[in-house]
Amino acid sequence: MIDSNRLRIAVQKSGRLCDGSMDLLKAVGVKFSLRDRLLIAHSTNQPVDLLRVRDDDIPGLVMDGVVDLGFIGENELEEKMLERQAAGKSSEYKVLERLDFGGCRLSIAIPSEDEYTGPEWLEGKKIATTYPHLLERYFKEQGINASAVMLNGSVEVAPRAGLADGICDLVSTGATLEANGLEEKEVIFKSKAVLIQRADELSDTKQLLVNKYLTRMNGVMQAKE
Ligand code: PRT
Ligand code: ZN
Repeated sequence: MIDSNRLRIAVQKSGRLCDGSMDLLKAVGVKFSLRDRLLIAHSTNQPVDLLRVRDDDIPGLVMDGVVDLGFIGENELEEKMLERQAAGKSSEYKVLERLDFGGCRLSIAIPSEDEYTGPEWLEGKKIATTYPHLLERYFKEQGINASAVMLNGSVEVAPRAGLADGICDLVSTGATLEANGLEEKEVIFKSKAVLIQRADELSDTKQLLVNKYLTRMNGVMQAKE
């Protein structure tokens, strides 16, 4: 059961943001005994419930006010915000803290044998991506007519498979691009994990609790610097 007096926090169930989010909660003193398969986990020492979901669902859960807080990558947050704006859905949230994990960039990459001449090279091209709204915003800003081909996985093989001329995907070390014969040409968005809060007011009790965790979080992050 979800109790509305308890603070609800959405975290990625498994993946690159999971450890960073759980470590931070632990560091501010919120304890859980996680059982693997459960969607909801109740803290054993604080009035906090965790909703463990795919990262793609977290922005919507916060923007719809289903949860109070969420840990999410700015890339996914911004993409979902643009998607929801286009669909006329609520897309508001507050950023409480930019965090020190989940760092990456969303970049356009093209086959290494192609000679890139600048953004105009993209004119009329097809670019495979999981982030069509961010990519289309970039095309618009640059005044380029190009198309975003939506792929939910295996984006990096799209050019070789003849599905697209290039890709727009997340990069951290660059090893995936290199292994697929691609070269990074434009960084269109820089991202880190963030802690966000629903846009409407929380009860005083919940907001005081959030503020207390934030103060502790800042202390933990400063100690790491
Ligand atoms: O199952 P679920 O939907 O929750 O997980 P997911 O597979 O969608 O996400 P996950 O766990 O892979 O990533 C979650 C978030 O981590 C992303 O939205 C980013 O905010 C952040 N992040 C940081 C990354 C990377 N670094 C990253 N390198 N997300 C993905 N990658 C992938 C990238 O897509 C590419 O396939 O790693 C590959 C490139 O890495 P390098 O090191 O080879 O450049
Ligand atoms: Zn995802």
